[in-house]
Amino acid sequence: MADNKERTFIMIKPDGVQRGLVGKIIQRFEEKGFKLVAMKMVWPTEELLKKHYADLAARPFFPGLVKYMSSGPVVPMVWEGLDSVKTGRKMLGETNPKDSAPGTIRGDFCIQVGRNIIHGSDSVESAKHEIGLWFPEDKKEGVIDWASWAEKWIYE
Ligand code: IDP
Ligand code: MG
Repeated sequence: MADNKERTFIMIKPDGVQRGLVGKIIQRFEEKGFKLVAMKMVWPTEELLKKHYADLAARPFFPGLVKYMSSGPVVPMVWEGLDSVKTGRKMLGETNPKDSAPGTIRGDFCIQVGRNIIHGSDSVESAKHEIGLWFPEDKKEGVIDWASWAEKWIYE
């Protein structure tokens, strides 16, 4: 059965926020047709970032990655829709912007792997984990259930 409620965790990194790309990035996901179900702007702690990137802790670039990610506010979001995890990754492009095709977010807006402006979950399982990390508040407040409101009045 098609899972139209699949959720992915997307986060605009500090350089994306600083460069004024928040609106353009949100626009791509909205125009694609995914539903925004959670969003906020936060200056993340190193503690949270170390948890978020725990699987990369042994990599040589890890200290620099945590420093970069904690250098300013980020915009974490949850987007919902069919195949949102896989499609979200396609929309982002490759990890290294130099390998990212034009038309992708990283392919269009950045150059260096260490400043690649956006994060996207790589599996449904990691999306669930990341959504729990960044939106720990109770689901009722943190993540919106569209069926409970928008579809009732926009499409009535
Ligand atoms: P992803 O963001 O495409 O999922 P990951 O391999 O999970 O890529 O790496 C997480 C983040 O770590 C990347 O988005 C990038 O910011 C950073 N990163 C990955 N590889 C390198 C590297 O070789 N040098 C510097 N930073 C890196
Ligand atoms: Mg990753």
